[in-house]
This record gives sequence, C-alpha cells and structure tokens, in this order.
Amino acid sequence: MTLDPELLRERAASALLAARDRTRLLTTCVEDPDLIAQHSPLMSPLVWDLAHIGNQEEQWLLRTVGGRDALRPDIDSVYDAFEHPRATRPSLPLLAPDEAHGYVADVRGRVLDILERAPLHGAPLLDSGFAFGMIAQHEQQHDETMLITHQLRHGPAVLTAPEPPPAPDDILPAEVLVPGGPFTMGTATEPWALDNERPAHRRLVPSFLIDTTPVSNGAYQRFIEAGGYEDPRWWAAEGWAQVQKHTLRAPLFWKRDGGQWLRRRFGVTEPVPPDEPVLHVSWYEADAYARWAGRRLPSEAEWEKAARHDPATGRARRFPWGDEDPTPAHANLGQRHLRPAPVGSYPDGQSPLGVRQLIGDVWEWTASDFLPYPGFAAFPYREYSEVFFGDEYKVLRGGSFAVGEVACRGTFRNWDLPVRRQIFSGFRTARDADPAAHA
Ligand code: AVJ
Ligand code: FE
Repeated sequence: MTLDPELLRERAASALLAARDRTRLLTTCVEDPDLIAQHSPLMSPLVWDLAHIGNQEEQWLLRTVGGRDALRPDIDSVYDAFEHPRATRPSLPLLAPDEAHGYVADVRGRVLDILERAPLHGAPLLDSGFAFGMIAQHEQQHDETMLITHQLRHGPAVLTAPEPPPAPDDILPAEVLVPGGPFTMGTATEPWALDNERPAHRRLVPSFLIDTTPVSNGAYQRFIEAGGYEDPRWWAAEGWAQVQKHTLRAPLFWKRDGGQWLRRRFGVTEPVPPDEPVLHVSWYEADAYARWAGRRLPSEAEWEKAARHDPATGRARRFPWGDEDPTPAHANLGQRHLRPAPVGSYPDGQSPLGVRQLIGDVWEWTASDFLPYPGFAAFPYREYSEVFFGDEYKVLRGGSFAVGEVACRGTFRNWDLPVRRQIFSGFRTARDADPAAHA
C-alpha cells in the first residue's frame, strides 16, 4: 500500500495526538500520591508508565529516526521494562509526576518537528511512517495497561464515560459455520502491523463452528451455578491448582451479595449485567467453561479466519466489516465506554458470515500458544515479541473496549500468561463441524 506522504504524516500526527490525549486523561484524573503508588504488584506505578511512554518515544523517534542527541540518557535504564519487573518499580528513582509530564511533552514537541521533515520511505523503520505508528501503538498499549491499573485501584470513581448503546433486538443464531479451506493469515500490506503479525501465509483451516458473540456474564453464571468451580473435570491441571490455591469462585472483581453477584468496576459497585460479555477471566477459566459447555476455545487461526476471511472473494479483510478503519458504529474501542457493550451489539461490525464483536469489547482468549509465523523476523527489536514466543503465553485476539483504534486490527496478536485475569479478557467458544454434515 503506497500512501501519499502528507496523508501519512497527518495520520501519524493524529494517532500520536489521540494517544497523548488519553495518556493525559489517565494521568491527571488522580492526585500525585495515586500516580506514585503501586495499586497492585502486577502493575507499575502510573507515573512509571507515563515516563516509559516518553522514553520509548525518545529512543525510537528522537534518537533513532530523528538522529538527535539523547535528551535523558540517564533514565533509559529506569524505564527499561526488562531490567526491572513491575513489582520492583516503585523503589526505582522515578521522575516525579510533574517532571514526567514535562519530559513526555518535551519529547513530543521535538518528535512532531521530526515528523514534519522525516522521509517516510527508504528504510524499514521509515517506510509508511512505521516507527511513528509503532510508537503511537506503544502509547495506546500502555494506556490500556494504565486503565487496568485504574480498575485495580481502590477508592472512589475518577473516570466517567457514556454507556455503550443497547444491542439491537434481532434474533441471532448461537453459532456460525465457517467453511473449511485455506485462508490468508497475517499481513503483508498493513503498514503499521507489528512484527508478530507477519508474514502473511496460507493456512488450511477445516470447517468449524464459532459463537456468534462473546460468552455473556449470564451464560458464565450458569457455569458457576452448575458447580463449575468445584469440579476438576472441567479444568486443566494447572487451572484446577489455581482454583484451589486461591479459592476461585467467579471472575476477578465479582463478589457474592446474598442472592446476587456484584462486581466492582472503576470504583463503582453494580450488579453483574447478564447481557454483557464476561470480563476478567483467566485462560484457565475460559478453557474450563468451554469444556463444561461441551465445546472448546477457538485456535488463533480459527479466530482470525472467522474475523477476516471473505468467502465471496477468498480474500482476507483488514477488519470483519471490511477494509475501512473502525468507526464508533463498527466496534467498542478506545475507552469511549468504560465497559464492553451487550452481546449482539454492533451489527455494522459483523463479519461476512455474521460473527459479531470480534473487534473491541473484550480480548478473546484463544487455544493457541504465542508462536512465530513461518518466516517471522524480529523487527525492530527482539523484546517486542520474540522473547515471549513459546508455550508459556496464550494468544488473545480482537481487542477490548480499552484498545486504541491504532492498536487494533484483524491481524493483531496479544498474549499473556494463562493465569492472568486483571486484563480485559473474555472469550467465545467453538467446536469442530460435524464431518458428516459438511464433507
Ligand atoms: C503486547 C500488550 C503484551 O504490554 O506487555 C508494551 C505491549 N510491549 N511495551 C505489554 C508492550 C512493550 C505488551 N503486550
Ligand atoms: Fe512498553
């Protein structure tokens, strides 16, 4: 895809700006003590994320792309995610909140100047403005991380957003048949796709059925009420060990109150809404639910085929609805709302086969380990993806309500440990097609 350089510059500038507006919101809605505090050992202090965003931007855009002198080489090590695990970050010599705000603004001012002049071709990092797109995505990824920190934080609500629109009342089939055959997984043409989404390659995916929508709280509650958390039959061995060790009984943030389930969401406690996709479940919980339901999690290839394959043309689309960038009619993205929309929402965002809410709302656990595609090459740094490949991490697809538009597409791959549930994770289930019915 060749794009007009002025249009690319505009896109890069607006992606960087959108990320920064969100970063500012997330780091100015609480007082300094809440920026410095560690709200969970799983997370960094918010002020670490803030300066880390600026430091990555300084390293890639100011120094590497712009060829400028380093602004704060003295802080590189403090904001290196590999040198310091999250739990240890509060004890680092972090920039104070006002210094961190000043630092990221200083870097950004210089970067916008570089963006105006940089050639957007001639080197892999420059082509189509890749480095600028990568850094806008990086900031949005940390914005999602900071929103997770806000969800873990105790205290009164500081964030507000309008409610998502109600779901249309059309009757949907519970599942959709995806016909067997080859499809193109990954991308060769998406200009800001990250290394692990490449290269594009053909995959043969046999027929399967996949849920039309993510699994709802109501459906998940039936698993709880059927004794799902008390029966080792449904659980992978390590999952069952987690259930026992932590006496798990429900998704994270749920609490039993007499006859009903309540959950805490960004400082507000409310009854669990039955029509909303289930959120804050581990891979083990998703896997156990699927087994209880007589089903399984989709593989990553199945998920991507359901989301991108157009049976009419045989082509893989950028998004389930086509090739246009997401609008508010297509998907619940970008922290526009502070929750997933009810299952069955966003008919304009459905796939050619009628699968809904693949993009946005909740990250969807897949059955797959995080592995490189055939022909993978780390770019531009091994620590983005390559060091995580193996059987330790499971892939999540589709993005949550907290994912920035620039950081989400049909090929995007996220990954996390199967025990994690503070992330905005849900799932949908699948099953093999009946071989007799679809020979
Ligand atoms: C792709 C979401 C797993 O947050 O750990 C941020 C993204 N990489 N900074 C993460 C990332 C470096 C990454 N995930
Ligand atoms: Fe980072």
